[in-house]
Formats: sequence, structure tokens, C-alpha cells
Amino acid sequence: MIRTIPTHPFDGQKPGTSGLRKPVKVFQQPNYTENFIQAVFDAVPPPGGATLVIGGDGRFYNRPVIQQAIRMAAANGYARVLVGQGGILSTPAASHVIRKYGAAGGLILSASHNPGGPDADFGIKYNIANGGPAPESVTEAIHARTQTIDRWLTMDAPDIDLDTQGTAQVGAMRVEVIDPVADYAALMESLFDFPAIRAAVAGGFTMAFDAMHAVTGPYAQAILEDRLGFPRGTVRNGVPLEDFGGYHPDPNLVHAKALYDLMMGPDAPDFGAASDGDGDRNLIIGRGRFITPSDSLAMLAANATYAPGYAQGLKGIARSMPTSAAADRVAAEWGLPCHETPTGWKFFGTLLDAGMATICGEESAGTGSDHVREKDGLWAVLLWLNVLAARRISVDALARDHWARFGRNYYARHDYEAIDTTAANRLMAELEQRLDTLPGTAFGPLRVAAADSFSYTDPVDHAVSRNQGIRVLFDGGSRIVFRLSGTGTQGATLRVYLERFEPADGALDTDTAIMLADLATAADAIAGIARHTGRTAPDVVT
Ligand code: G16
Repeated sequence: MIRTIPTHPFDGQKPGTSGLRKPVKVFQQPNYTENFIQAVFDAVPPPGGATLVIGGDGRFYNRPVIQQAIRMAAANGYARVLVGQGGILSTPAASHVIRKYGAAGGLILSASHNPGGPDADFGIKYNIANGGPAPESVTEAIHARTQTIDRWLTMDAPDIDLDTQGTAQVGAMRVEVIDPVADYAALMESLFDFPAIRAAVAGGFTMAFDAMHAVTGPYAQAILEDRLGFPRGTVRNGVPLEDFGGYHPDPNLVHAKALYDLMMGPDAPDFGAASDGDGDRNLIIGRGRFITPSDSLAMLAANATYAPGYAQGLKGIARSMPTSAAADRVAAEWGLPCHETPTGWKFFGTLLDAGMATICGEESAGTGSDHVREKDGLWAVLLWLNVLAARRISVDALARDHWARFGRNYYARHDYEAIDTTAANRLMAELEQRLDTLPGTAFGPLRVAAADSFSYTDPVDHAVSRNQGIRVLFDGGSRIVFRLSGTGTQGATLRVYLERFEPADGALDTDTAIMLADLATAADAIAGIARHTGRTAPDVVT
């Protein structure tokens, strides 16, 4: 029987860069989670016979929310729910399942790389029928509904056994508990030259993959160890835990330091990689060589045709605005279109659907292609493995070869976390007011060529997104970008992105911090970071 539960709106249920992300304790308030899910169902009513995909990264609070979402989906008229066994579906696997089974959409329960556990974070993302994150028009409709909501719908039904594959009935709705790995692993096998990678492994190629006790563990074991022949133990921290073992599942040089130290040490394997909470981010480190996400995008784009799935060539490349222009140089040489979008994978969806881009990437450790509509951590790892096996080259040699051909975009992101929101907003507002006066001004050896606030008009649906970050461009191609993060859950996070281009005959193997020192000094002078925030150094440099 369908039951109608009265409720009142909550403030602050506005999806950010990637869904609604809040502390678990916020989601645990009575009606809070249900209000948001009902707002999704009200904003995007299911068509007749619709399928909904539900899964998550295995973090604390996933299971009760999955059970509740199943009952609510039945009460709201869905005909079928596909849910990953154990409640598990990585974000890219969920995207694939939505596409493969023609679902109307999906709920992905994850706060991505944010820590998990009763005192940490939780999140809910809604993906649309193309498998990608809901575009702004949909997230705005969801937010609007959260502000007027007065009831949510559910059914009296017992919990589903999430741990056993099979089917169950909730009212008129069928629930299928599916293998979370099988469809995704088959998709990867269709894109990449598994025999070539297997041959490299048999020939002694070694790797370490850090799953960070998050969702990619089962996927990485099934693909890397079972199918590609890497020895057991190649996947480290492979069991998903509700609190990620107490770690911060963000695959960067700070939180994946153990992997970094291994890769820089005397016993480094040939290849090191990691993924995040929900499996959409990636970290790539060769023996003795870290590859920035921006460079990884450019290097993968330049070499993608070594993989069978991309042998016909690329239709175009897309990157988020703060991502370095390294990929633009590959696109220019190959005569490919290159699109610059705001931060957020959702902005790639229309380009991928329209066949305007094949490979997309972001500085925030995200790379992916038109095989799904999310960024995909293991996909990036497998494309790297395919390229290395086909070219019989090391990561370091590939990077040097790339820079010698295209030049090098030295790049770093400085994050100032949990700063006072008012101070952060004031910093950005002041910066915006100075935009007109900045051009022509010198900061040490750097002279400002142009400065603006990034605005984007989607070339497919013509949607306009304003205020997507402040860009300060210098003579010679160096750049500083200032942005406030849309994924933090405490105060504000200021991101400062520094980039300097060195041509192919320039200094290609110098320390990044040294190459970017003038830009870091200029960033503080331009934005008054210390003055506004009281911080004299970033919390995280990636
Ligand atoms: C999310 C989005 C990405 C975005 C990243 C950083 O990643 O999906 O597109 O680049 O956040 O966003 P921000 O700079 O606003 O914090 P994830 O992996 O957290 O879902």
C-alpha cells in the first residue's frame, strides 16, 4: 500500500558540482533524505514502465538509504529497480548500467572522494537516461522542488536482501539485485587490447593499484588480477569499507602518499594507480614519474588509437576550464575540435551525446570517454596499460616523448580548505571588481594579458553558465584561475590553479614548484589570499 508522509522543506538542498553532498548527520535528520529523493522523483517523473538504477560506493549510510529509495521508487511508479549486489555500483559502472538497460535514470549514493563514516560525509547524485549527471536545468528543478515539498511517498515493504543476486517484488515493482562488476568488466574488455596487456604482464610488467578501501576494489580485482593476470596483491586496500578504513579516498599525492612513496622508491613497480571513493577519479604514477591529470588527458588523447575501442580516431577532446591546455596542443596538431567547459562532468554530456568529443578530462583527476557519461578511473588505468603495452614504453619515457613533441604545461592546484565562507565570497567579489584594471599590470616577471570571469554557452543546448571561475592570463601563455569548490562540505574551499607553458625546446624536466613559484606569488598579490583568509600556505597542493 502506498503511504503519503507529510514533510516540510529543508534549506540547502541545492545539488553542487556533483549532487547533494553533506555530512551524514545532516542526511540522518528525519525526512531530509526522503525529501531530496522525492524531489528528484517529482522533478523528473518516471515514464511508464521505467527502470531506475540504484547503487553507491559502499560508504556508511548507503544501505538504509538504498532500502528507503527502493520503497519510494515503488510508490512513485517505477516498474523496475536494478541495484548492485551489496548496494555497490561505482559511478562509471552505474552510468553503464543505466545506458545498457535503458533505464530512465539512476541514484548514485556517494560523496565521492570525501571521507566516509558516521561523522563524515554522504551524498546523492541523480543521473539521467544518457547515464550522465543531471544537467543544471534538472538539478535546478530538483532544488526548486525541495523548497516547496510537503509530502513524500513510500510503501509498506520489508528490506530487500541486497547481498544475494536475484529478484524480488515491492508492490508492482520488480527489484533485481545484479552483479555490480560483470557488465562493466565486459565493457572494458570490448574497448582495450586485453591480450596485449596480458602479454606484457607475462613478460614481467608490474603494477600497484590502490583502491583506497573504496568501491573500485572488486572491479580492479576482477579486471586486473582475474582477467589481465596481474598477481594477487596487485590491488591494495581492495575491500570496500564503510569508513574507507578511516582514510580519505582521494587519489592525490597527499592522500595516496603510500603509493606515491612506493612509486618513487627503489622497489617501484612499472606502473602505479589509484581511484577514489566512487571509482570515477584516477591517479597515474609511473616508476619515478607522477603524471598530472591534465597531462594524463593530453597523453591519453595523443595515444588513444593504440586501443581497439578508439582505433578509428577521436571526434574531439573536451576539458574543463581550469584543466591545463596540454590537451589543446594535441587537438591542434591533429586538427580536432577542443572544447573548454565549466568544472563538472555534467557539462561534457551534451558534447558526448552529440558526437562532438570522444575523450574528456578534468584537472580534478577525472578522465573518460564516450563509452559512458561519467569520468572513469579504471578506464583511464586500462587505457594507460594498453598504450604502454602497445608502445612497449615506460611512463617516464612516454611523458618525455610527449613534452618533446608538444611542449610542457607545468601545472599545480593549490587548495585552501574550510575557509570562512564570507571571507571566500569577499575574495572572489573583490577579484571580480578588479578584472578590468588587471590587464597590463605586472607581477614580478609576469604581465597580465587578459582577465575575465568564465562564462560558458553549451554549443548543443545553448544553456548559459556564468561565474565559473576567474581567469588571469599572462603574456606567454601562463595562467592563474581562481574558483570556489562546489563539492566541499565545510565552509568554502578556494582553488587556485597555476599553469605555465614551456615550449618543446624549453626546460622540460624542472621541478614544478620552482617553475610555478612566480605564479604562486602573483596569485596572492592579485587575490589577497592571506589578507582575506589568514592563510599563508595552501592545505593541499596537487
Ligand atoms: C566532482 C565533479 C567533477 C569536478 C570535481 C571538483 O568530482 O564530478 O566534475 O571536477 O567534483 O569539483 P570542485 O572543484 O567544485 O570541488 P567528484 O569526483 O567529487 O564527483
